Amino acid sequence: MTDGFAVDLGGTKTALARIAAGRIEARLQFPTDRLAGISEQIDILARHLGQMGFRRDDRLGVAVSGRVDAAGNWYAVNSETLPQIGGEPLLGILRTSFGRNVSLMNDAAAAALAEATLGAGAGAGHFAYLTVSTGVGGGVVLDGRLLNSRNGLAGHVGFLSSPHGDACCGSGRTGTVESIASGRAIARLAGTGDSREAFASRSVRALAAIDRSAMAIARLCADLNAIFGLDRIAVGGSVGLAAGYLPRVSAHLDREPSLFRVPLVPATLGQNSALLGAIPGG
Ligand code: BMX
Repeated sequence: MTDGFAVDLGGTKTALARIAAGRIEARLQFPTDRLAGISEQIDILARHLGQMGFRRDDRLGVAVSGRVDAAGNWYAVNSETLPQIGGEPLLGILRTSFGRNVSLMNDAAAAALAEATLGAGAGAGHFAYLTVSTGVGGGVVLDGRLLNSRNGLAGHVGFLSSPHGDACCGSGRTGTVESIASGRAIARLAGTGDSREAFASRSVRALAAIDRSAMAIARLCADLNAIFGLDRIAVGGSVGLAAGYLPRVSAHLDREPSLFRVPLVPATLGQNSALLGAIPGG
């Protein structure tokens, strides 16, 4: 794992790390200011990175929620998650601010790479990582190569259609997996402030919301297997790693025909997956 600094800018929280000898030697986390524009986001990162000892031209891997195209432009696919982000040239701005040694990629794709090489996906030829968190993100690693695309949309499995609902999605689609299974969707259906409260409340309504999420993710796993012929799927994210969630997904997946079932495991790098995968060549 390459030494340097990493940023994981998610829809709910932002984490920064100083990485040495492949290990996180310093880490900090704070709530993402989802209404901040890009220059404010950069200022926030600069302040915290400086406090961690970052110096211009140090290696810096940045993983962000959202779509990053081949030119390094940053878009929110779900505009509700990051309403101020719409195609800004983030990679160029980061390099102007922090030096040439900066790389930029989607957060779930970074997590998929880390889990495939260092974590739950090690040894799996055809591997997929799912994060169930503010949104539902994903990354597919086939025989060690991350599936990518010039438009940056590859891997955005949260925007596949699901039969478990027809709610509007911030992507402009309806009935997406994200609109049914994400932390925000669970909170909305459970009537709680966030998904953490839904897991804590144990009300009938909250349990139904969590179970519907697990059902939609189980169906997504079977669908992805039909496309990629998967050997293993790792699930991460605040919802994905919540106590009791993955067993619910597995129980629903067991109702699929055996051909479409996939071994499901928790992301072993936990909330650090994207940080550890953000620096290329790691
Ligand atoms: C959304 C999308 C993905 C992201 C996923 C998980 C936006 C802003 N984000 O599907 O790019 O990987 O959420 O993101 O459209 P998180 O914010 O839950 O980490």
